[in-house]
Amino acid sequence: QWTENMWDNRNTIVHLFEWKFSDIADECERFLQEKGYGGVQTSPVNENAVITSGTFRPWWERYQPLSYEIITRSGDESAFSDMVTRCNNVGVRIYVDVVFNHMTGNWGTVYGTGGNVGYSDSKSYPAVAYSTYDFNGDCGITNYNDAENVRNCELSGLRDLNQSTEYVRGKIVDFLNKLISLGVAGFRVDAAKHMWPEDLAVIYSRLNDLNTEHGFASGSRPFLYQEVIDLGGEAISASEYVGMGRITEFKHSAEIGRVFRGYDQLAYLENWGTGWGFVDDGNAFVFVDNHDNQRGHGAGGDNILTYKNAKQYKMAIAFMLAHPFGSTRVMSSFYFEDTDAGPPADSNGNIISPGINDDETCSNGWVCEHRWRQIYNMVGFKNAVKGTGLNDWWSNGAQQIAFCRGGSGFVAFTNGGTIAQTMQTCLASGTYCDVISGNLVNGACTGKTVTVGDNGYGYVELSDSEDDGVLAIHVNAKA
Ligand code: AAO
Repeated sequence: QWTENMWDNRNTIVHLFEWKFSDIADECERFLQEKGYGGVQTSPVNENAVITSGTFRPWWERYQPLSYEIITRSGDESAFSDMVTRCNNVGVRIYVDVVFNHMTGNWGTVYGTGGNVGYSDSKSYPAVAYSTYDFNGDCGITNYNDAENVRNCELSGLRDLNQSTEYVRGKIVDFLNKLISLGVAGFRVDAAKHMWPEDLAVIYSRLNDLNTEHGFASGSRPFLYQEVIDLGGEAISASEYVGMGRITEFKHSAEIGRVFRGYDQLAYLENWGTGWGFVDDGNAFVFVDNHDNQRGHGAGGDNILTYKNAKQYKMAIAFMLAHPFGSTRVMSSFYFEDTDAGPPADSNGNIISPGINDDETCSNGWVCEHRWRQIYNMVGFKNAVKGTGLNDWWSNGAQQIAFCRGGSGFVAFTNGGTIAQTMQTCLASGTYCDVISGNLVNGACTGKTVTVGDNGYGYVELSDSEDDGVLAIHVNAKA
């Protein structure tokens, strides 16, 4: 439940936020496999309440479940199943964001993306079927210092399921096992903090092993990363959940943003990990931003870096992927100004597919951070350095750092001033492409190069006025 179940030569989950299943399947085949991505996190896949806010459907309607039928704006069950099969065939795993803490908000009679109806005022969802007996009380969450309140009351007015009952557990387990039978590799457990650990333990224990027909080793357990926001100072702590799977380490997101915004020294990153108060490596699921905190929801506040701060954002992601700590996820967004706005859609509310430009970036309103060279090449870096530790840490005591990953990769960062010196890269002699400023194409580098001598030393030049304050070289990009 801590293992990603990825192919050996792959790493990192990309959250293709609000993408249609057919587009995800195409992306697995045309891009993700080639760049070494290990998996995709989908938006919630089960039927949600259709919510219209002015001229658009907010992204957050997908966090208001109406049934466990697989049918949303991303596609129906057959599109989902086709996507999982196509992605698994090319070694890209699918992780579903599962929402089972609650059902819809209290909006009276609500209609779902599959045409089902729910009666939220009387807590009746016939398509499951749930009725008022399956829910906790009407109270709202008002006090994060009170675990009872956080777990037995409604998060943002969302009808709060009672997972201590056999009936509710059964419905949730059936839904998750259905996804497992269709070939998924694991789950992001939404709002895990708002459910009792003992109830989750029972639910998880009833999950089937992964489907061997999709290439999983027999006995493989679903990868679980539980959304538990623990920045400290509240009644509920991440430690209550780490015995069951990984947890989303929001301290990582908040701190990496703070550091790369320049509010702290890069030199202090030397003990990144538990030294910064994070849960340990094997329990941490890490990211720079997520779909909530990139738009001011959830936790992390103003320090969170997003595509809107492109240079510092790319540096933070490069650091996350260069560093061995945690299971990593990168965000792939659509452009937004209004924090409620949903994905690019036509006037009927149908999601518009991303267009793909000649330079591999996206159009039609999609940011596609995962297609930025500096990001996908660091996924390649992480594959190249697999199995190595972090060694030969160097810093100037302030805003410049560098380190090796075994003898397989080397990175340098500056968030202030110019690095221009001979450094230990730990690589065998030869000429290496900097995979941040360019690519290795037909045996030649399109960007900067570093020439390494017999002693592993090479001359590194990196200025904070360059497009990106990072330089990265590795064994798989040797000219
Ligand atoms: C929507 C509307 C609501 C309406 C509701 C019902 O916006 O106005 O009442 O429908 O009709 C998403 C959206 C919600 C949306 C919901 C349903 O974000 O706006 O509500 O869909 O459509 C808490 C939870 C965490 C949750 C996060 C957003 O703990 O689980 O809030 N994230 C997940 C999903 C998210 C989704 C849901 C859950 C619901 O990722 O997309 O909601 O399925 C503290 C607590 C955190 C808490 C935050 C925010 O954080 O620790 O646990 O997160 O508050 O309430 C500092 C502190 C930090 C603190 C933070 C904010 O950073 O250090 O601890 O400040 O105060």
